[in-house]
Amino acid sequence: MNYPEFTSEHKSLMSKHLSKEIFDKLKTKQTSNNYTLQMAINSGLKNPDSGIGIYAGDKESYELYQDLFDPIIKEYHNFNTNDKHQSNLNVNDLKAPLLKDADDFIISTRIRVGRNLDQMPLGPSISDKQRNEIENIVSSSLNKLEGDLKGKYFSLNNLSKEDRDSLIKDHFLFKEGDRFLEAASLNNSWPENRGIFHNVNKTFLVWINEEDQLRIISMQKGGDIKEVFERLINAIKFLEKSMSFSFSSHLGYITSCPTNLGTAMRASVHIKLPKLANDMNKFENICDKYFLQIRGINGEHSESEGGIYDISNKRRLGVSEVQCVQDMYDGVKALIEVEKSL
Ligand code: ADP
Ligand code: CIR
Repeated sequence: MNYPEFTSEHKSLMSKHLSKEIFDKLKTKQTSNNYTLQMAINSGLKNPDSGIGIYAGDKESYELYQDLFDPIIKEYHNFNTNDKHQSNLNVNDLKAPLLKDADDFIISTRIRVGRNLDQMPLGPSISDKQRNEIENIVSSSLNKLEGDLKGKYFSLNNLSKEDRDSLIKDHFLFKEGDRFLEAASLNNSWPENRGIFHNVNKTFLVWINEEDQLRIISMQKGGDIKEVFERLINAIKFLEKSMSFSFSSHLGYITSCPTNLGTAMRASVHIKLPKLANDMNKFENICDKYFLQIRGINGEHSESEGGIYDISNKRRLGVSEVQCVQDMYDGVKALIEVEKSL
């Protein structure tokens, strides 16, 4: 492969940081799972409008292609090569009393983390057989849950089109992977060995073999952020008894997209802010101050509807899980106060 011809259309951090010198140094390497630089950058090359444009095929990718990943990780997370990541899943460290009037504004709260199995390559370089093994390991562990978290695993193949569509519309299930995931090989053999576990009330869900091997999700109506966090932690602790997740003291939980490294956590609310929506400048300034990201109502790359936004923590690496949720709580509190004053 020759050095790619980047044009002004290429917006990604990958295209910004992949110099000819780094390319020449890395172009003939491959990880023990045969993951090459070309595979890692394919999504950004095929999709010039990518924001990041690179995916890891395994934990080793982050080391072998460090000359490219590190400046991307530094720019996205403000995190340096020698920094350490620390996890904190102690719910008692979170200061999140129920917000006054929360339920007038917050429609629902959702916290998810991404996880990948320690002994497996990541999604972009996994084989069909390994994807099948992961589905078996994770679903059989989840099927042993009791109490509030008890539920059932549904493989996509066993769900009718109507059931799939209604789970997507109600924000419980992932959509079929987009062109970014397609070019990263994350849609290979779709929809085989993908699926969703959920408890009866759909307050605890696990996606299997989407962008990451597990997306562990706690969600419910209203704004009790602490309750949602606590349920998530209980579920993570249960799963950790029967499987070990890929983790490094430098990068935290290892995920296929470098934006999710660290806590791999996105803590969000769907919140009604019609007045602030009329002053996007003010809205964005508050979000920047509290390290928040604004998404549309149907997740990444979607639009707002009726003044309802998806507001979540932006920081994930170099800050603990408790801090991610705290960022979201503090920022949402500030947004509600401003909305009330308008
Ligand atoms: P992820 O959060 O896993 O990175 P997305 O941004 O695509 O991925 O969101 C996945 C789904 O979760 C979407 O349907 C989105 O609308 C839904 N979602 C996100 N936050 C909330 C929330 N607070 N309440 C209800 N649904 C939510
Ligand atoms: C991009 O580079 O724009 C896409 N690969 C998406 C990056 C955002 N991260 C993500 O969805 N995990």
